Amino acid sequence: MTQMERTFTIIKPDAVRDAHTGAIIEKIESAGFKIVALKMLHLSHRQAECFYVEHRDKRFYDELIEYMTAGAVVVAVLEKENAVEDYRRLVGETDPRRAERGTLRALYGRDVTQNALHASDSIHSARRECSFFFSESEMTI
Ligand code: 3AN
Repeated sequence: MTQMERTFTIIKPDAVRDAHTGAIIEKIESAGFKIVALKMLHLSHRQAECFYVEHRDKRFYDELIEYMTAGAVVVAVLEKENAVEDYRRLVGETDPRRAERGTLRALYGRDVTQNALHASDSIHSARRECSFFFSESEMTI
């Protein structure tokens, strides 16, 4: 039997600004994910730098931090069996132009930077990312 799992997502500034938040949440719920915690916030530079610390040596890091702090985002904890893998599949490839048809990045992303969503890439990252934004009591429902 597949284990119940949690993953973490960010609806990024381009998707929030373009008023896709509602449509994205509807698609997430329709795909069987339960929303365990949800909030809107504007990331500080420091928060974005800490969140993306593993990418600090990449050439796109500065652009990524600029973009992620450019407007409001929505962060959420999602629960489902096999959540990490299933959510990565629903979100699609990093570059929306290469993402499979029907995936959230294909539908709502613009390019490799403005790609509409973040999705945790492992159970380990999901735990770190959930507790980066939410306290234990906020994730207890
Ligand atoms: P994913 O979000 O698909 O797991 P990562 O973890 O490799 O992709 O990259 C984290 C974020 O950094 C991406 N969501 C994207 O916004 C940005 N990014 C990744 N690769 C590039 C790139 N080649 N050029 C610009 N931004 C990138």
